[in-house]
Amino acid sequence: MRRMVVLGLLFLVLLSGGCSQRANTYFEKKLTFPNILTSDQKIKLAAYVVPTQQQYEWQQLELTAFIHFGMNTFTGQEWGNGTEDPALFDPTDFNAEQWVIALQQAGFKMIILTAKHHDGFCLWPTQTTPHSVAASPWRNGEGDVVKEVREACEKHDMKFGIYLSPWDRNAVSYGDSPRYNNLYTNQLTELLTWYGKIDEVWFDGANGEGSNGRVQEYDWIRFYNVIDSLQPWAVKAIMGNDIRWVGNEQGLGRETEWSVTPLHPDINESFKSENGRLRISPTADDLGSRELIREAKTLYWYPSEVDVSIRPGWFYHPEEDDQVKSLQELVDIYFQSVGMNAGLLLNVPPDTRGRIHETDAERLRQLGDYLSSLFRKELVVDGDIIWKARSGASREYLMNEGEAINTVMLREDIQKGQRVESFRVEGWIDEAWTTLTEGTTIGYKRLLRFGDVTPSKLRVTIQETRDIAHISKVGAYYAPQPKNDQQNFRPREKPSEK
Ligand code: FUL
Repeated sequence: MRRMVVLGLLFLVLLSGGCSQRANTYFEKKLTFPNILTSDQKIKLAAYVVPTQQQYEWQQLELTAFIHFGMNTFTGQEWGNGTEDPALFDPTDFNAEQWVIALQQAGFKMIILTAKHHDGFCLWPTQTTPHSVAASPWRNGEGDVVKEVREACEKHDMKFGIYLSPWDRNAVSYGDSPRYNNLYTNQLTELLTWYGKIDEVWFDGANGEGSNGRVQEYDWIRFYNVIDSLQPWAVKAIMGNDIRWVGNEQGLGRETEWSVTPLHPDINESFKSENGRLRISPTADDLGSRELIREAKTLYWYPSEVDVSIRPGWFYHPEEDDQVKSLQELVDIYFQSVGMNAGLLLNVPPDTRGRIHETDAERLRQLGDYLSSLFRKELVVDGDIIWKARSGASREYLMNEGEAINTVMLREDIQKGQRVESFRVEGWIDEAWTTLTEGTTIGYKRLLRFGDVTPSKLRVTIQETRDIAHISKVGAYYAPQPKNDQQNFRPREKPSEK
């Protein structure tokens, strides 16, 4: 009976159009509610919104590296004004493979390169402007950073994405909206046709005035269409409609992070009016509560990405060599992003040689070692068996005898939707159940830390769920305190000859 009600509802929704259907019961990426639904029916249907295959694959990557490299690397700036002389771009020992190897060893699965930042200098020999590597002395003007990074990624089986800043302080057409949109479309087209597979396009939202004093109006929908036609497997992030910005650049995810949200992802007219009506933006605390869903007309699968730099700036500055984030900070960022149902986009900016600096490379190695040893030893017995849990359901798991734990991992099978609204984890210690941790959303992955305990059993309770939750993983681990590395790593000096 229950199932029939759901199917009946789904049928009504399908009749209303505005959603794409998969396997009869799920709504990929978007669900538009017919206006006859009650609040409870809307909450129930929210449980059936699922990612597209591209979004699902993106979520599984967990770790993506941002590479801010370009004119600013050589001028010491964060935002160039576009008048920089291309002759300044001259890496002395450019080595994209060194980036890929350092990042891959740390567990990163994709690299996103700033093919053009706000200063407009293009890292590939574009035909759209002379302001590019072709006008630089690097490789006698024959170089192509995008190509070399793409090839290094290809060689090491690393995914590759691009950042192409819409804000361009060099382009004379900027501010003359149709003309600049043509130029931007041509740049996108070059990048999406000259370099093989592109896995992500990352759109920054920065917007300025052109020399004519007018604010540039970007044609986002046209940009989306270019990507969808040339690289249909690429995900579009931030000002794009597949991946959402978490809302800060400090590496902080939300305690309650819903991938199913009424936040409108397409930058068009209804983006302004719907998000305005619901009073939400990517920085809002609440993007998916029951209260919001009751008010919503449409829901989207629009998961969160946490972007943060390993250094204070996005670009490399030698004076920040001693401010590379510590292992402890990076581990905390990992728990606050990947461990809070988001992807992590960690920026690691190469230096003026065109290499990842020794300090950053060492910190990446430490992070990779830490994470792989943390998750190598699974201390829950049979935590990988799918558990279909209703609200209030509990399940006990045996632990490896006598092993201390201080971390648990919970996961939902998001291909069946994100559903859990609150949960509790207890440990059987000294003949009694003790609460170890509790939380709200789970989603793709939730990691929680607590003090060291040695329970013989764990009990997980799904207190509230929007429909039957598909718990695909219950894990427990022992996370050692990252060793104090505040003393930044420096390359070993040659022993002095005596
Ligand atoms: C921002 C830019 O203005 C920064 O320079 C950086 O690229 C960051 C990732 O996005 O909006």
